[in-house]
Amino acid sequence: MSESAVETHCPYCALQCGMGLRRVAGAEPVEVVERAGFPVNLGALCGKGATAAAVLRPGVRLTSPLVRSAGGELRQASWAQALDRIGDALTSTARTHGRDAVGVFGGGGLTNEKAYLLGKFARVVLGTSTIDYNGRFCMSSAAAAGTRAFGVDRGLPFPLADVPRAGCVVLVGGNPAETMPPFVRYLRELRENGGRLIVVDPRRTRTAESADLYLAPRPGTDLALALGLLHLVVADGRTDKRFIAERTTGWEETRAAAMAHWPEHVEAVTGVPLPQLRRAAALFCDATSAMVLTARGPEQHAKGTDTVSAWINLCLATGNAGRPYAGYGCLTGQGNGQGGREHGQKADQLPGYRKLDDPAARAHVAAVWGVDPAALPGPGRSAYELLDALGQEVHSLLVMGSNPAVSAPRSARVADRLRALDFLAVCDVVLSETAALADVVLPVTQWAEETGTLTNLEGRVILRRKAVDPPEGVRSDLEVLHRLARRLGHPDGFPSDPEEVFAELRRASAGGTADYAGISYRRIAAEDGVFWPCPSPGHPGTPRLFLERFGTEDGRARFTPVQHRPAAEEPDAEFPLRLTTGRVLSQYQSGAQTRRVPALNSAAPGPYVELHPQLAERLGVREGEPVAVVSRRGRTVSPARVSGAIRPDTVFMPFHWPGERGANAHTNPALDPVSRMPEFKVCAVRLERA
Ligand SMILES: Nc1nc2c(c(=O)[nH]1)N[C@H]1C(S)=C(S)[C@@H](COP(=O)(O)OP(=O)(O)OC[C@H]3O[C@@H](n4cnc5c(=O)[nH]c(N)nc54)[C@H](O)[C@@H]3O)O[C@H]1N2
Ligand SMILES: Nc1nc2c(c(=O)[nH]1)N[C@H]1C(S)=C(S)[C@@H](COP(=O)(O)OP(=O)(O)OC[C@H]3O[C@@H](n4cnc5c(=O)[nH]c(N)nc54)[C@H](O)[C@@H]3O)O[C@H]1N2
Ligand code: SF4
Ligand SMILES: [Mo]
Repeated sequence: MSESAVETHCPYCALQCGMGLRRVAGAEPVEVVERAGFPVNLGALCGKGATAAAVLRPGVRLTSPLVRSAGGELRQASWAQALDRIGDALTSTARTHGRDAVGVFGGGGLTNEKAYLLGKFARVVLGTSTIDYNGRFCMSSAAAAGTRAFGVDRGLPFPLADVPRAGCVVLVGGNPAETMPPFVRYLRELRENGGRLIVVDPRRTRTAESADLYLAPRPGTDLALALGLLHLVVADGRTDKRFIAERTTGWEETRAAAMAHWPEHVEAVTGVPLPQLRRAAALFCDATSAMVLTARGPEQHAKGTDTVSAWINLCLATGNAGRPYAGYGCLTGQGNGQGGREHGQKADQLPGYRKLDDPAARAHVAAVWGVDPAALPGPGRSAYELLDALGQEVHSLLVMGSNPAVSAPRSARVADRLRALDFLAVCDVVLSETAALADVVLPVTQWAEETGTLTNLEGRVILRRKAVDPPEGVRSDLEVLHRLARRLGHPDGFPSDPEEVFAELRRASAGGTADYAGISYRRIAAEDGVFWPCPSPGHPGTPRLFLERFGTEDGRARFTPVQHRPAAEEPDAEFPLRLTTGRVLSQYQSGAQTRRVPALNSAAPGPYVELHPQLAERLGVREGEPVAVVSRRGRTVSPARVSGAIRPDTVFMPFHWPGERGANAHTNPALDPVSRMPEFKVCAVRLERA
């Protein structure tokens, strides 16, 4: 019997590759098959997408609620027992310590419907300002800089199909060959079309291998690099004076700031030789149109927002914005990294990318929710600040869709803070490291078992469809919120049906920046996704933003004058090296899902330290031998991976593993003053033979 495949999308990253799922009678209830027609990936999948069904296995995923017993163990319990326990604990915390002492921590992998309902649950049911999510650790610096310059934050203001049509693309701190493999096709097509690719990364990655020009700055110096390039562009008289005059504001201050960054100084700070800087400026300016794409490399710093502003300034100064095949874009990371930042699970935000401190926004959303605007709490703590306050100002926490015990900076301290809580509830698919610390764990449905919308890195709203029934004992996140709301005195307003939630989200977002009012499940299915803003059913959606005007009040893009500054923790005699962190092809994020997939886990079984042969020789370690990395916050031991592809003054660790082996034992929670992004991409360490 052959059944036709359900057209749906991958559970993992922001590319949201289209895939088919066909029901089978094996250990896994479905198999992944090709869905050739979806335009973003044209059938291609990476190994994570191809093996995603393994996490649906009943032996791998959770199938029963767990409640911590008096003896301290997690034991199977009924849904009623588990939900009662949560309801009682949240009520008691609010009564004893006030409503803001109840916290909520969401995730950028949650569907739009879940992110929306979670934000509403926090503000309306719990009445707490204490809600934020893991997207703060992801693209928040790019989002802040994008909003500052363009008045709108949509990761890519153009579809991916535009990338091969640019004359030059600068990819800053992104390694899509490992993090979004099907995206690499666009870079290949760019070069086939005669366009130039410049890659900026302290490691010559698989992505960098294919570049026309590869720049290897020291981690944490991209801000100086971008300022140096702007300096050269100005000095060579290659700015676009007409574009600057007609479509921007603030150029003079920005020009002056760039002129203070002499190329020779930039060479010394970044370690990028001056001739390479000149070549990069020339390739960028000679192209008919140019793009800058940033990913986490330049963004995850205590100066990530200013760094992205510096790259945006370079685009604006050269007229590379607000026209086709040119502009700045951020490669958003998580499955719903874009939509997850639009609909209200962020500390300062209401649906439709509205601001929580804007009276008009409060009035609009309160009317949709049927509550008094004055009853809505104000902005709350950012993700790391929230985690840091656990057990002190925040005493109960509900986590949905994140594993901060592994993925937060200075993770040992975060795990201690989680342990210091009076009460922790975690909704997850598997028993993650964070769930293992919880008082109550709720087993929830995942991608293939439920329907919902996500917004991919292009701003394309897509529909991830249910292909199979969940195992008995498992409920959706929406159902959890529905039942908890009812227990806490809100029988209405928290539907568990995703399409019903989406209908309300459309109304709540109407008139906002991220306007979904015209988008419906039916339209998404018929059109391979719809790009926001889409204010009415008759509106075609907006694949390309800013062609006529930017999203600011006067329609002009804003320059932001920025200055280079050192990392929060620079190398010194005791800790002479820079540690940077990131990803490998076969593991995803905290590894909660992919470490449970045998094919992926055998390809990437554990952490390692990537170091240059010179460093290895000085230390007397060979490939595969254990090396200790020591920072001000921790000590880890993992095998050496000796590679000439990394700068000799820098070491790299992937972050997908927990505890004493994890890269986040070291990372520095210094925060960006605007985005509150932690400095994941640089801290000072030394190496020792282990
Ligand atoms: N396989 C896999 N794919 C994923 C994910 C995953 O966990 N695994 N996660 C998804 C998510 S949520 C995200 S956010 C994306 C992230 O996607 P990427 O940003 O591509 O991933 P990273 O490995 O974090 O960082 C990219 C590069 O930045 C470089 N880098 C480090 N420090 C600096 C610096 O100071 N400056 C510059 N210019 N570069 C630097 C690193 O060497 C690395 O090669 O990937 C998504 N896709
Ligand atoms: N050192 C270092 N640390 C980093 C980074 C780095 O580059 N370096 N990158 C940062 C970035 S960019 C990110 S995005 C974060 C990610 O960090 P995390 O938030 O820890 O990411 P995930 O591992 O994706 O966690 C998602 C959790 O939710 C569960 N889950 C999946 N789907 C659902 C669902 O539908 N509902 C519910 N309730 N749960 C679900 C998964 O099983 C998993 O346990 O890590 C950050 N940490
Ligand atoms: S690139 Fe991302 S969306 Fe595509 S298959 Fe891989 S993990 Fe899934
Ligand atoms: Mo991310």
